[in-house]
Amino acid sequence: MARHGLDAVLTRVAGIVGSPHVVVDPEVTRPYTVDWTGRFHGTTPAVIRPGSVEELAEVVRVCAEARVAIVPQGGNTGLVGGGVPLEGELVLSTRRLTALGEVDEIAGQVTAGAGVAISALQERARAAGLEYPVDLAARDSATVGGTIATNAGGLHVIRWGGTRAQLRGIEAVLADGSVVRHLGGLPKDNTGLDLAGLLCGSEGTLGVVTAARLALVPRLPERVVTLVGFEDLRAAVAVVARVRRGLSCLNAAEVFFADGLALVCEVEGLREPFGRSWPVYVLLEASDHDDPTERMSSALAAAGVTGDVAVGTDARTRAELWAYRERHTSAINTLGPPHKLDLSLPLPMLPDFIARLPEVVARHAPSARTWLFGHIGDGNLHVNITGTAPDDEEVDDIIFRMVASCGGSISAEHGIGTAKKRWLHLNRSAAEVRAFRRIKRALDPVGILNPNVLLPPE
Ligand code: FAD
Ligand code: 2HG
Ligand code: ZN
Repeated sequence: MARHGLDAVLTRVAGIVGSPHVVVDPEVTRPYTVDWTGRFHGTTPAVIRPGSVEELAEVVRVCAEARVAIVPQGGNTGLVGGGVPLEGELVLSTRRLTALGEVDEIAGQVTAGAGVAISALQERARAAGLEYPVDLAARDSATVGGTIATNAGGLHVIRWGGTRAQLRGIEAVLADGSVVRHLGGLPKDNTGLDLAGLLCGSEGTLGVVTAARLALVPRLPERVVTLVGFEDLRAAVAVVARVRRGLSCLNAAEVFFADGLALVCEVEGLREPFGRSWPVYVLLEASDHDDPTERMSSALAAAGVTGDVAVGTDARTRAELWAYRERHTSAINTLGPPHKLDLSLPLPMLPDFIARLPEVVARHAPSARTWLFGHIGDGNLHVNITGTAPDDEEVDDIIFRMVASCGGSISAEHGIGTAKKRWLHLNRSAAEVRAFRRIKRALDPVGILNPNVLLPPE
């Protein structure tokens, strides 16, 4: 759009949200134009920060009329380049939508604005004796809206499912500026299409989420975290499968490896957990009304664990053990922008798949390093590759094809964004992608909502 046309749009938008909330200073807008990893960069004429759903709807209406594209953005912690303005779009930040309702203790639900940080939501739930079970290391910045738009998974999916499983209703602004609102939270409600479910995982392409009704789970006060060292991944997979069967209060089953642990310890100044290094580490967390520590150790013994075991029953020790796993993402970022391949595979295939990776990466990117960790209970492996140029996708291509040929997914929980759209066809048939396009066209005929993510160019 011509500059004067855009200026006219921004003037109208300033009239809606107030001039201080139309940010045009490039120094201030810069952080909104780069993703968390530093791999995806763009530019924007302005960041718009509406303070209410009404303002946001009005802004979208003006943009639709002028055919100006918008990228919705929450905490900007997304890992697939989906929340940054790659083609000069306006950034529509939801961070001022921070209304957080009182917890409905009878329903076990709460209504939260799109800009509420996950940690704030968790705190509100805890104060009422409940928990918001979606948890992730980005909890202090990732927002309710962003986690819904990406259908974020996180650390507790094995027990409570991902974001979609908590969603009881949604409020969102569609591409024509209309507002859909269904926040009653009835546990049973079969009155037509599930718009909340449709918007969840749509990555800002079908609507801008402004609020959500979310289910909470009981707060289970007794908690144990256990870190176990293994000689090999096959043994770790077998133990996790047995512990899952034997310990119904298991919240998390996470994996990392010796080199990732060494990097985390170096970057964070931490001591390694055991007197020796193990090739594979599995972190398990359980919580219940009664102390699950004994049950955890019986489950590990019954599963035949023989390696080192560290147990955390108090909050400090539990946090120390979690840090070894949670700090992988930030430690890896100190090496430069990584390529992030968030894969899921049928669990029995994971050991062979991982065994093949070093040779594949060495052949196609000799200078690259590969870092592996993830949510082993979900078969969700985070493959991070450092030492390759941001736009060199040769290794990504090989690995995504390997994953697809094993019946796995190229995106377990981070979404498609811009990073993976050219490989969408590996997991989705032509008919499915056609259906996606039809839905997109029906809800956003002009194509103003995050037009450069999820769907590859036709
Ligand atoms: P953003 O990054 O701002 O946006 C993400 C996408 O959602 C973009 O496409 C954007 O356009 C869209 N969007 C944002 N807000 C809205 C809205 N209100 N309406 C419509 N569309 C919107 N992810 C996991 O799944 N599991 C993890 O364990 C996990 N751990 C992480 C740990 C770290 C240290 C970091 C940095 C990231 C992690 N992530 C994880 C990725 C990230 O936190 C999630 O994808 C999260 O859901 C993004 O939320 P956000 O508010 O930052 O969204
Ligand atoms: C995690 O599980 C996140 O820690 C981030 O999903 C994964 O950094 C990554 O690749
Ligand atoms: Zn993850």
